[in-house]
Amino acid sequence: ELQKSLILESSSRFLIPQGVKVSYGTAGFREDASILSSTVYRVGILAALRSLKTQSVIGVMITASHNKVSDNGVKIADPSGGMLSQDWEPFADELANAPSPQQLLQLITEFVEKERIPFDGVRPAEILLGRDTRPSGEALLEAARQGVTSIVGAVASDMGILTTPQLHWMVRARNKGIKASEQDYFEQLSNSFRCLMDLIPTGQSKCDGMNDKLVVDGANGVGGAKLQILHKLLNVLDIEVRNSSQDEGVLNDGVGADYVQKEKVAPRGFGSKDAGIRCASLDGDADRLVYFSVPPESNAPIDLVDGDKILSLFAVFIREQLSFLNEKEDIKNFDKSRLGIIQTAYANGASTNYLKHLGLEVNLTPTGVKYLHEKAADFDIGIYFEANGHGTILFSETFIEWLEVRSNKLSSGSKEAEKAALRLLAVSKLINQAVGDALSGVLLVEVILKHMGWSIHRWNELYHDLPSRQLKVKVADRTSVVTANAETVVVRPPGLQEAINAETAKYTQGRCFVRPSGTEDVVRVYAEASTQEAADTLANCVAKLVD
Ligand code: NG1
Repeated sequence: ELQKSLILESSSRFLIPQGVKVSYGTAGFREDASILSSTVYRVGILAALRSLKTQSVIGVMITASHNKVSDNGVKIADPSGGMLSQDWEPFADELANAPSPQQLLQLITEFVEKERIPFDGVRPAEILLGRDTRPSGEALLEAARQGVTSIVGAVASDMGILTTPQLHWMVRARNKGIKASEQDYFEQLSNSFRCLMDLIPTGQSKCDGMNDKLVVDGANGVGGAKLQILHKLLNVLDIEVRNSSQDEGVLNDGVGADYVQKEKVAPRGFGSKDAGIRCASLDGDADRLVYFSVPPESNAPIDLVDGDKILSLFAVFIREQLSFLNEKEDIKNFDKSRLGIIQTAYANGASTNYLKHLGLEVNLTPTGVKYLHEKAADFDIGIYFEANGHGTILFSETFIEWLEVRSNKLSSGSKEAEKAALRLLAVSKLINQAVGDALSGVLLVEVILKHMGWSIHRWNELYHDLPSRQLKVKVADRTSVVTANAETVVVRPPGLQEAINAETAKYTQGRCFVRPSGTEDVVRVYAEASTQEAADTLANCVAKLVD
């Protein structure tokens, strides 16, 4: 049963600051770190209740990802390792904003009753806590721990400084009953990577200009140090990590995947001396990854290889393996239609066309990883990525079982089919199926490039991005813009979509959409056209229509 005095007593140590209202968005709660301790404490309570309700291990991650170092945030990992179920988000908001300890207790009591959260004769709540390298993290983690333990019997385990994807991986692994320490994570990644390396066709020749060295920008966050551990364990890749800790510079300041992708410039510590070398950038908590190469001339823009192109590389490789498997008659029930590609409207139109030309099924969802992830789970293999570099690959349980049979030497398949099945099984272990993970992403990109014999330039040539422009428009009320069809069509205010259509029709290869941001108080405008100038003009004209 709820021990009310315990909740009243501990919550009185975490009073909410005057006038602060927080909301659980696509990235959990995210604010200036100085106002977050009551929020994080209450998320601890929520996580304990979620654990009791689901009778599973739940995760709490303290991070503000690519935001500036003075911000922090908190999000919950559900039993699958994915994001908190959407139907609990309103309760997260109510809890976080309850004005007093008494009102907090009242809300908890009502919710426990409504959700029929069990207390007696059940497995006690168990929560894994993790944080990134932000200086505010340690105190906030303690607030989360006190929240968890204000529910009687609940146990909080401090897993220390981790990348966001590592914590999600651990939660998923624990609930699957497999070993779930950080060491287990590194071992699973390195073993499956080695397995893929061993399966590279013999005699794979290097493409011209292929450079074996990879230089990674760690955003001065948690990812750089973790990549170095992985690198030592692997002992085969030539990786240099720069911007790997707070000793080298400020977290996310002129560094990191978000900066590189949005500004299309090289991060601090990279310059024309790196021309021709394959480079990659992680974000502050290592759940996003982009690649790039630096031009020899100091003022020229970088060649950005974004999430859409990482997705395309993965799709090409997986499609190749499926075609080896599909050569045999007996697998008609697993043909290529079971491979699904999931993007948002922000995916460059050239990537969507390229994937469709390969004969792949491309699905669009609204912006936000939770929507992409959910859709990807509809397929035997679902690959999703946002252009900003967040994405992963999901494999269904039945498909994994089928692959296990096919990878067996005694099966009736060919040698090639057997190898293809082994490769796909290794990918399913290398990739983090809980959330997008820059570390497993780097390893998968690296081994696929070796498998194909491709340089970063050959990879970047898969298709040419259409010029695009993104703008933000500050409006009085962003909720006045309502969209449909995966945010590609405006349904309110009336007439706006017709006006956008009329403007877009003036441009060759024109595409344009507007939507209210889920994380900032703005309406975003995205435009694409055959030239940069045209994309800019289209975006500007449509921004005026929204204003
Ligand atoms: P909003 O603010 O809803 O556009 C942004 C990113 C998303 C995602 C979320 C969450 C763009 C255009 N949008 O969402 O892709 O990363 O933040 O964290 O990049």
